[in-house]
Amino acid sequence: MIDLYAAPTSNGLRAKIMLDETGLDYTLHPVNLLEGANKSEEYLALNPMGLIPTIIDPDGPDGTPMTLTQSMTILTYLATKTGKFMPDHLATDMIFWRNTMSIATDMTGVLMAILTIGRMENPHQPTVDDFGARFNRYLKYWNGLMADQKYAGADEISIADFAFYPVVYRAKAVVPQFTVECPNIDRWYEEIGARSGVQKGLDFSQG
Ligand SMILES: N[C@@H](CCC(=O)N[C@@H](CS)C(=O)NCC(=O)O)C(=O)O
Repeated sequence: MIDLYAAPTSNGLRAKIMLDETGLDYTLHPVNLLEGANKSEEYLALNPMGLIPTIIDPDGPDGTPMTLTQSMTILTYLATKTGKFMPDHLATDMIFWRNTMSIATDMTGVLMAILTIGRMENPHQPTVDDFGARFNRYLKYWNGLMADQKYAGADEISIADFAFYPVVYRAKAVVPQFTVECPNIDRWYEEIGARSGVQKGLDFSQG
């Protein structure tokens, strides 16, 4: 049984959604970031960067246990383990990886900056607006792509959709003003959000 250490942030939700979508058995260990549980000695032994998510798979490659951090690595690992959500033609498609890595690096990083600054006592509004405009620009890039394709990785659902969904989910919940004018994203968001695995993934009382 896999152990998942996570909080309901975009990176944490990404890993939980993937576990729920693949149907693997796992135990959820919520990590309370506000209380600094990610900086405890016990947690740092799993993830020295003090970041969530982390998984421990007792049945890793070659049957040996595997502790894994970095949400995109976790998604790729689980896709490889189960043979789900990363068809061969996408695994070798550099356009797919370029776009998927932009979600994980550009979009998630910018959203984290917006949310972190927004939580400060006196947030510097021009900085928030600058990052917000960047976020909206990235989202509009995706909106353009989604005009011609059903899913983030073209015509098949893949890890890219599960990487992307929590970013849009968190942005819509906290800074909806930076998600406007993206009707193709809204159409995709509705479809992905209706999946039972995604709904379970978002629910931190289950897992
Ligand atoms: N690149 C990492 C980023 C992980 C990350 O930044 N996680 C955040 C939550 S979304 C975290 O643990 N923050 C706690 C902190 O910075 O103290 C990944 O994809 O897993």
